[in-house]
Amino acid sequence: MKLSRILLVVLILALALAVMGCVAVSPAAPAPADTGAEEPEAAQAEPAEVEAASAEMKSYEDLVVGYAQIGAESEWRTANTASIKEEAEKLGVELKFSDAQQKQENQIKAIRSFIAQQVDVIGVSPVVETGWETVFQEAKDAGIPLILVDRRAAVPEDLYVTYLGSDFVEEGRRAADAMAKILDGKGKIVELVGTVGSAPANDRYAGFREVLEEKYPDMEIIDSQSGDFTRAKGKEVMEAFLKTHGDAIDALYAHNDDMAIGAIQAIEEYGLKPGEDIKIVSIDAVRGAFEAMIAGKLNCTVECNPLLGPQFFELALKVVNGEEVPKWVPSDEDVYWPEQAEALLPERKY
Ligand code: GYE
Repeated sequence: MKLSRILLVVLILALALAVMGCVAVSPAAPAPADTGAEEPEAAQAEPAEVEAASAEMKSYEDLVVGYAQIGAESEWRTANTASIKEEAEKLGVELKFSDAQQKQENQIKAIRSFIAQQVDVIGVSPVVETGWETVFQEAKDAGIPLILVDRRAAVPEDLYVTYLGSDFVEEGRRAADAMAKILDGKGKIVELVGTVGSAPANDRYAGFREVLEEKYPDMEIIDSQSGDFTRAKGKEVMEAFLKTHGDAIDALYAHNDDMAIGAIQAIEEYGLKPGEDIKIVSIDAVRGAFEAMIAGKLNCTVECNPLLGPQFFELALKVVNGEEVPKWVPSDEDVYWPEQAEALLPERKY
């Protein structure tokens, strides 16, 4: 018994030593010539590859971005520009910013200059939908990814990496439903259209009509003209509407708040009460619209979010680093009524 126990202990110790020996010896032992040649190489290649890849991965501080903005036609646009500039500053992105003063030819020139400067990414908010294929193709040929921001362009999908912006058709539909609520489904409406040929004007026009046709046969659009998304033009066109139709107008649908604010002035000068004699629904939900609602001169505003800077640069970085991005990144939006205006105005960022 004793002997066998001693033998057992010896055997266990011997085994343990053998195992420890193996473990201790194996890393230092020269690898057999055939298999060893591959193994250490494979083991070392991995961290080296990772290092090389992360060295190529850009960060915000490495990014040079060209941004072809439309202009400064509205409160919305001012907030949009501020959001892009502030975010670039915050992230340390080098931003080359161009203001096209609402002219497509200026935007095309800006894009060409960004291509010549070999920026990493181009952001563009196309003033109108058509006429972009040539210059977008030039960016593609130069290997510079292009992101559509705020407005879409009517081009084949391979000419841009993604579109970041709103569903303008849905905004038009929401405006129609809001108008029906205010008018009880019945009345004569005049319409201030945005910039002719722009995506928001085309879509807000279509979305509004879609809902009228489907649900509200007693709501009629009696006149419709462009006010180019500006206050001055909105006022001018509203004056013309009043001259032609006078008291027959029950309501105004304006494609943005600025045109509605211009129209409010025209209505007051004509001697009618905006918000009462002529009900008004517009789109954007900028601070000026909240103030007009508090004053009882605007009946509803449908939100269109201009604070696209953070999402834009996030997408730009992903794109230059070869990450997949969706073809459309929609922004979150709401509808606001006068009852909420006072409480919400202090929180509004635009
Ligand atoms: O509604 C209007 C601006 O493209 C969504 O452009 C934007 C529109 C916005 O001038 O106020």
